[in-house]
Amino acid sequence: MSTWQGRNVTVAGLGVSGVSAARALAGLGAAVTVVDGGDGETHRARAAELADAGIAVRLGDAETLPEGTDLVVTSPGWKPTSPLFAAAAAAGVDVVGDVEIAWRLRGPGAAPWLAITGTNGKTTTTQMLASILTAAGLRTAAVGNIGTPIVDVVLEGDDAYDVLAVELSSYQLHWAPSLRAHSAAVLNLAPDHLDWHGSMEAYAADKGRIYEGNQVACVYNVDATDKPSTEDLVREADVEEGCRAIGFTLNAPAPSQLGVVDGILVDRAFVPDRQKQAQELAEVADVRPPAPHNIANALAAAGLARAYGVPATAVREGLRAFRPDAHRIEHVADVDGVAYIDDSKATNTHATQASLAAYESIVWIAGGLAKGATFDELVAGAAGRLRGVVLIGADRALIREALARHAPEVPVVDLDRTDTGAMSEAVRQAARLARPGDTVLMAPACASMDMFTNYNERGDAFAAAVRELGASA
Ligand code: UMA
Repeated sequence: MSTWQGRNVTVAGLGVSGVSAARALAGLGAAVTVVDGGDGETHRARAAELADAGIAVRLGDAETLPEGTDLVVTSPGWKPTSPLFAAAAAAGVDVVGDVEIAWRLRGPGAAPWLAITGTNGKTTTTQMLASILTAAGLRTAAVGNIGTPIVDVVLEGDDAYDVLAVELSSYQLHWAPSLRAHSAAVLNLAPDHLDWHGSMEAYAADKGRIYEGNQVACVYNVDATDKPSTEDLVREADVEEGCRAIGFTLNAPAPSQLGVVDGILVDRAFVPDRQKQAQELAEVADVRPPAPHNIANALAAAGLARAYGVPATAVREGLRAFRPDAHRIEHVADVDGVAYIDDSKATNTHATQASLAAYESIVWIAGGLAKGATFDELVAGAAGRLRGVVLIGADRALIREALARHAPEVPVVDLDRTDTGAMSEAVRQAARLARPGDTVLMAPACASMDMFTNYNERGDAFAAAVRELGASA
């Protein structure tokens, strides 16, 4: 009999992870009730589907704990301060996340997890890792925060995969106390989701959980030295005996690191004699796009793959086969000798800083919803490379003021319109400012919802405007 038989489980959230956890646990014999604060059309349609599978759903109340609950399984987005969890604590009921459930559902022979977190780059790195593992002939899947609920994949059975590439958000890590990865990487740490975690310390501590109990390697970012650094998180983790700290750097690697020498990605960690030997893995040009932060992503993915025993040739093949997602530093077109790059996915300053660092002479399209961010550091760091700036969106004044303080010489076009044609106008203005050899970079450092449904739509609008420009050139 399954250990879930007869248990009374409340699943918090009727989103991607909630539906997956509810179906899985009901399938194992638990009595499941899903609760969700929403009660719109989508929620009601989903509720009807679950009802067919014998799962109770309560919509429009995210606060009261259903009678008789003996475990709460939460979706990642629910804040730890949610009233439902206070009610659970008062009733002595545990709260865990769907990733914790996935971990508990694995059998003894299940595929090990190579886990990835970080403020930026986690999805790309997870995809790169999956591509490398596939090139090595391993059966793998990219799962977790990337969009495929990990419970679904675990339920396919212990034999379905050799190894999993698992993207984990800080939320998921918060709710997954017994997770123990084969090896894990924290790519970088910058303030994000502080409203959820309460403080930078709490955010970093949740990210650091990914290293707990690692068996082979804790992969950290040598070049990210802000405190706490990813190396600090490794130091604080309790790992299996023999587990190594493996650094990645854009500079020449020391022993036990992966890094870059003369345009070559090299490994000085997983070689027979790391004092004397370095193994060539790939060329910088094999990484798409070959921007510095993305080379760091590739090195982290390579570190995890090498920790799992993947040969160097598969690292090269996997990186070559990898295609980045749309709207992530995507090259749209060249018009009149100017490259147009869509980085609509850069919805915060940390992501934008990475893409601004990748080009020499830039006309920058920025602005949108700032979500409480400040722009001084970002603008000061890029001032020397800005040919001009075109500002769009609700909070553009914040960026304009930072430009006035740190880059007063740089011409700024302030577009006071939010209609559907605004992006076309932004691209035309950027084209006017650009010189041959420049890059027009749409990396807004802001969310898109003031003008668009989401960052995809913003990126599509940019690409359409660039095509329009190309047609009239
Ligand atoms: N809800 C409430 N009360 C709350 C919060 C949410 O009722 O206080 C309900 C909402 O009405 C909704 C459901 O809960 O119906 C949503 O749950 P959720 O926000 O946890 O989202 P899921 O659909 O389960 O998706 C989650 C991840 N979402 C978040 O972490 C916010 C997805 O990551 C992930 O792909 C998916 O699980 C599968 O693992 C998305 C994300 O934005 C892409 N992640 C953040 C990021 O990458 O920065 C962390």
